[in-house]
Amino acid sequence: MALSLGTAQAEYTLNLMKGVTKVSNDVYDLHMLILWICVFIGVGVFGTMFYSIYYHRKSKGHKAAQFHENTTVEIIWTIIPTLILVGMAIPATKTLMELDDVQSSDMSIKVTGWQWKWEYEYIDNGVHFFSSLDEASNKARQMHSGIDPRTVPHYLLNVDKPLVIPTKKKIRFLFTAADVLHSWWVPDLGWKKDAIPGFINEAWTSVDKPGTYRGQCTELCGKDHGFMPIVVIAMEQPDYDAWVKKTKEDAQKGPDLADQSRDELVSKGAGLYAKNCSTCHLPDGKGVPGAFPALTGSAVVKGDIKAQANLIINGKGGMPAFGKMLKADELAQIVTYTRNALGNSVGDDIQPKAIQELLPNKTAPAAKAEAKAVAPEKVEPVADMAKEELVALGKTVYESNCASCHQPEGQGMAPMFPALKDSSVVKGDINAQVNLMLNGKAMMPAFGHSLSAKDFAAVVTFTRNSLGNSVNDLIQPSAIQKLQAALPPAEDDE
Ligand code: HEC
Ligand code: HEC
Ligand SMILES: [Cu+2]
Repeated sequence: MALSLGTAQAEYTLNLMKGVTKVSNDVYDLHMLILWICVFIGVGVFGTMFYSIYYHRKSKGHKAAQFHENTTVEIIWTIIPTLILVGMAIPATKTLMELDDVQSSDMSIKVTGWQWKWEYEYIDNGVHFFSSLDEASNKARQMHSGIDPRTVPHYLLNVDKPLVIPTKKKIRFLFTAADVLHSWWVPDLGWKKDAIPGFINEAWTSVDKPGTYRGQCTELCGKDHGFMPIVVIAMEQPDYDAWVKKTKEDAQKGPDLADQSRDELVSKGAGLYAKNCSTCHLPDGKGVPGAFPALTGSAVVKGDIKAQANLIINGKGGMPAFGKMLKADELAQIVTYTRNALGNSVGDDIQPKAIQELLPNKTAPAAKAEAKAVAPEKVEPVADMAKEELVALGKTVYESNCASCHQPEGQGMAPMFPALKDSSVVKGDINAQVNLMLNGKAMMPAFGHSLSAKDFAAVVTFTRNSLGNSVNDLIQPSAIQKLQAALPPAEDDE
């Protein structure tokens, strides 16, 4: 067997790793404790058995004792295992409780699993990015790439943008997934957590030593499950602060909206396609029959360019929405690339400016409202209501639609769900609050289509005059009705 497997091979060890956090060390200690108890029992039981079988064998003239129902023996063999089990349960429970105790954390990071990358959102400071397999590994892993994986540093264990955390801080993680089950596992942290669509799982860590810690997705999540590693870099607070500042500055650099020549778009699109699209549609655009359509000769790619751009921005079925992941210039490059490469030669292009127009939050809701207001739908008018009436009705609407997140008393659940009590939104402009509730925002659902105009007006009025707020204004159902009529139609997949 070739033992010189080289740099690409991770270090193999016999035992669990101790990891770099207190919890991971406690998990290790617990594991060792239980292991030694098992070894002790195993040696004791099998030792006694083999000793008896050998030294008290029949050929030596020994005779088996024949007795039934010995109360003393039965009590002993009930009590001793019970004590052993209790003795093991106590340290195990302690460690489990420690693992689960996400309270009084210093910061929270939301982790979303995607096929096949990780999305990280720093809830406290707004840093947000996607982390996927690094380019060197990705190139080497392609069939017939001709690259020897052993020459790639941290082959399949490296990413383009690692998760950066400060040392000596208690960090709470919230896990969820956008498509299928994933699982986030960094052995050095001592635990792994499932990322499940529609659920939020919690975990926490606190790393003392700066360093780079690597892990992988450990839930079989589709064809590229093996290609979504995790890299966590722990930094001293000042370094971390500098990283946050730089990351934020980079993120604020908007897209480059300058026009580009078609050749420029295509050549830049090639790299972006390889990174973002080739896992599903394959590097040559031939796709995977039955799962991922071919882009070569695709009717969509050969069809209306705006329709294609919209599909890539908003996603469809198993096709992820890239509007949130890529900037307008990158999207323009990818779209133009698919139409003029991969065996296609449509001979057109789309400019970053045109893409910018198509991006969801770039078209202001007001503009949409205007467009629709030209031909308002005929709706039955609703009668005005007194403030007290609205507040009373609003209370029941609130209890069944909002309390699960914002809590019955409006105190919210930090840091995920803001308090409505003393909220600057609730105390601020009533139209801004209505807009937020009509259209939703991040994890706040859009209620524009799900509440009647009357219920909607009532719950808005309720939040402003109850839950400890006393703004002393109201909005009438008729006003909401006008706004609802101007909303874009509900999406079916919501
Ligand atoms: C996770 C896998 C995945 C990734 C990554 C992906 N797609 Fe798709 N794509 C799909 C699936 C699945 C469909 C079929 C959607 C449907 O019609 O239900 C699709 C459909 C398409 C279509 C329409 C093709 C047709 O003929 O119907 C285009 C164009 C397209 N993708 C382009 C892209 C581009 C460009 C990228 C990279 C920015 C990309 N896709 C990344 C899975 C993926
Ligand atoms: C699924 C959980 C959830 C439900 C249900 C929900 N909200 Fe929210 N809400 C949120 C989140 C999360 C935010 C913060 C959005 C952001 O700013 O990113 C929020 C923000 C708000 C805000 C702005 C508060 C501020 O200070 O930023 C108001 C007002 C509000 N919600 C009212 C309501 C009302 C009224 C209802 C019921 C009709 C409701 N919400 C139902 C999750 C929810
Ligand atoms: Cu996964």
